[in-house]
Amino acid sequence: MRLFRRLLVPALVLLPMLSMLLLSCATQPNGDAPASAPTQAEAEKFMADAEARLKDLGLRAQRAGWVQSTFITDDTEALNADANKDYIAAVTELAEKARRFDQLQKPEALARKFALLKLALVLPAPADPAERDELTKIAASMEGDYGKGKWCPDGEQGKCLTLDDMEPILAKSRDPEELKRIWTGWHTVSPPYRQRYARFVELSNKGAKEMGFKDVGAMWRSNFDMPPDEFAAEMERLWQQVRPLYNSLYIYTRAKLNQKYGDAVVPKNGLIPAHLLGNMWSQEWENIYDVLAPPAADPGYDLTEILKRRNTDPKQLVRYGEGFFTSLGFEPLPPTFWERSLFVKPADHEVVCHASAWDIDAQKDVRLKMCIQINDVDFQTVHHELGHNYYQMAYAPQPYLFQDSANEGFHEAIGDTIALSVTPEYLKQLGFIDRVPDESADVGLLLKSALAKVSFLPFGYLVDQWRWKVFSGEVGPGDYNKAWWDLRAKYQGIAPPAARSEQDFDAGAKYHVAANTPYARYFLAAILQFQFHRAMCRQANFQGPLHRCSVYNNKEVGARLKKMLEMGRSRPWPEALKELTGEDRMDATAIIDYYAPLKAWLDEQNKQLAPEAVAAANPW
Ligand code: X8Z
Ligand code: ZN
Repeated sequence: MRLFRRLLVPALVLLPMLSMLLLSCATQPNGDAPASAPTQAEAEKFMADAEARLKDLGLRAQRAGWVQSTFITDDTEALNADANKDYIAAVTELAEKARRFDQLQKPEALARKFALLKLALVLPAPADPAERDELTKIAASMEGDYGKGKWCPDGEQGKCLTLDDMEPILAKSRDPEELKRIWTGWHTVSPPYRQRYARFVELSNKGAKEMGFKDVGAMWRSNFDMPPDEFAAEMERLWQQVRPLYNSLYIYTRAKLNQKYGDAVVPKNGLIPAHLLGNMWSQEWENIYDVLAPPAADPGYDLTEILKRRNTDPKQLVRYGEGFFTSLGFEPLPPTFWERSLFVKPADHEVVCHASAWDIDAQKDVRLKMCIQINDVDFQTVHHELGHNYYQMAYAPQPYLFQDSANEGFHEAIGDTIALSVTPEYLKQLGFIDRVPDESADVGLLLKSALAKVSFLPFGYLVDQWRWKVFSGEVGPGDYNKAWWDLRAKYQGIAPPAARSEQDFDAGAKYHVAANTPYARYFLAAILQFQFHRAMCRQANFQGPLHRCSVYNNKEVGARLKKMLEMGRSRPWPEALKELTGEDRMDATAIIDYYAPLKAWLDEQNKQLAPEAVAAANPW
């Protein structure tokens, strides 16, 4: 977890822009280099010093961040804000000083480091110390407030519910009134920091501008080895590739919810109310599988039940994830991982429960922070997080500025790729089930999986659509909530369960908005993981449908994966992608292939269940 930091971007993208800015002072009128023209040796030295300094400040900031997240108090919040401030100040100063070397011809790797240095922040701050101080304090306070967030039904203190109390209710209850109360309850947590968020946008934009970017959103979009506008177009291209698959799942889901709850709660042809999808943000719908399950395609087992029956504890759950990675030839997690991680929500102090994986020293001190609950969703999440930790350990030998994933989506995709190999066959090898269900269960298995992965796609896309508009000023503070729900309707086809106004701050009730973590990465990961999985299954010579393929125990596949992870951010991401898949474009055909049998089945059902929606250009 490096909230304060982000790396990468192609030298190609930035250098022309910077050279334009600097042309007048960097070259003599006659074209000769100025007397003080820097040498390559100076550039190497500058970069070596910069990396050493950032490594040291990064370690301090990681420690402070860890302590705040696992022990939220006013003091830890202040310490974290301070450490981030120092890191941001150093990057800002170094990026400014690095301009001196803009005109120098540099070897490729060195040029890449100079380019990455300018993108090393997720949170750019103004050079003015008072403003930088204010911004880092706001950032720490919003994450802290989210982490401490509680809702007290009927205002009764002593009966207050945390997000961790509310999520299981939202997952399991089928009472629309209770669901609405819980949904509305959690969304009372964010309005107190709505104004702070507006100030946060103002200050971080000022920082981004000072570093030469249009705004923070443009800075985030510049981080993909291509110009920012091209990246936005890539996102849209991928979304258009998967939209028909989402629509098929959506139409089926709405029809089934309509059958269950009736027209008064779920309209046959309008937007689905957000509180009925089993998840606080309606972002993944696997918790309502029971409402949607096809009658004759029961997989015959329930992973949550199995884990509970076996009295699995949180540590054991993590051991299962580790076991998959070691089966591929990766090292066991280091002892410090087990000593320093947080697996269980402490009873006596506040923590940020949202799961995250940390690389404290960018070497071996990796950690998991997660309030683990024993169920199938957290089984997946553990694999997700360990994917981060194994990536971090794989690129640790790289120089500091290359210690990151090929692009942000890669970091999010690795653990999920591994979890796609958690097939019935694998569960049988673990001794969880006695026999692998036959093909008749495939629709059930695929539906359950699609409810986690396909349902997520529009949400993964829209969170940063919202933030890009907010950072660019297209959406001002007076329209935060309206813009949020416009996007939720446009992409997800959902509506708020109760009347909303600009007193609310519903985007802020999502962790990544409160904690300023970019979100496009999750959309990319949702697509990349299937591309990775398809390539790994091909390499394993697997014959059969992709959803039955597990690469468990396959050392050759593991070695190839490791090679990509070890590259870190040293090369533009298409090269890393090619290393593992032989392809150099992000491509949604793999997720489409994976769910093709399900889509055919859904389309058949939908003809009966919702013929009007099937015929319409837009299902809602
Ligand atoms: O935040 C996460 C991970 C940590 S990087 C648990 N995810 C996104 C979310 O929860 O919104 C994983 C999938 C999407
Ligand atoms: Zn993640």
